[in-house]
Amino acid sequence: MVDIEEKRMLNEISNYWLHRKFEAYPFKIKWYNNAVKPIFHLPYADDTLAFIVLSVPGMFDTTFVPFIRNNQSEIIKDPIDNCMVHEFNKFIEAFPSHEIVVFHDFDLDVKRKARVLVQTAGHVAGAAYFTKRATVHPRYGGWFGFRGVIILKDVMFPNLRQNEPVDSVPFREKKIELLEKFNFQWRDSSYRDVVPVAHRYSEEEKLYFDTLPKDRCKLIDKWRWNNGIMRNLVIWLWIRM
Ligand code: B12
Repeated sequence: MVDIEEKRMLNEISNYWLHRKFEAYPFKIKWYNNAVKPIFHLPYADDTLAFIVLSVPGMFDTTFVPFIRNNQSEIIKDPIDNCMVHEFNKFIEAFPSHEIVVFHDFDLDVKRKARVLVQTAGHVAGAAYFTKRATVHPRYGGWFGFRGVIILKDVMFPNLRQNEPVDSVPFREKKIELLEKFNFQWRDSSYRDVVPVAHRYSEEEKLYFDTLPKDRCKLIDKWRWNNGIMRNLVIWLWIRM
């Protein structure tokens, strides 16, 4: 049985992320390590509490746009990754009584192997269903992004109950369609719509993620430039009135 204090902590962490248009689902390190090959094991005790964090439609406007507006100096290479580092650091600061370790989806080791397999973490946590290569969220289909895993090193949670993820693509033909779209035509995003979804990315968000990572800083500069022109135009019209 999960006691009241444990429940409160789970709620506090998941609400922290919900406000910023992320979802966080708890899991035990044992569940993850039992699924992956030993080279991917996370070196923590079986009952250690961890969370998979994923961003959902709306994160772009709620969290990312303010980040690029206010933190120009922190943007070094990939603005989304920079923003996620910033957000996960803020989370660590918000829970100072815990010993927290973070693995981002883009963290690679010296052999360029992913430090954590976020799709597996998402599946064992019950967040989204993993079929071979693609994971489908029950509400957002493919319109979401795994952002990383948070490990609370000091919290052992033997009583955490495991929730099975919802398989929103239960039929074989649909699964084949999903994998074909994900593997061979992922650029057109059609794999994201293989099931009916509650929300999608906004047009700006789509454009951003459809842009090659190397060109994304240029796109942001263009938006900044356009915003600057619009602002100056409004000020000019206002002065002339
Ligand atoms: C490396 C990588 C790539 C590489 C190689 C892909 C690959 N699968 O090897 C490249 C550059 C090609 C790539 C491309 C794309 N990628 Co990519 N990629 C990754 C990355 C960083 C690591 C994946 C990896 O190394 N896997 C290693 C292999 C061995 O893992 P695996 O096949 O899952 O095997 C494990 C499981 O099977 C598990 N397992 C075994 N049995 C069982 C049983 C159960 C029940 C479970 C749950 C697990 C499990 O154990 C195995 C390991 O021992 C992840 C992010 C991350 N950190 O996880 C994103 C990720 C997989 N990519 C993603 C995406 C979206 C893409 C692209 C569409 C491009 C894009 N827009 O970013 C394309 C898709 C094209 C394609 N054909 O895959 C998303 C997938 C999202 C989703 N909805 O599923 C991820 C999760 C990134 C993210 N932040 O969301 N990617």
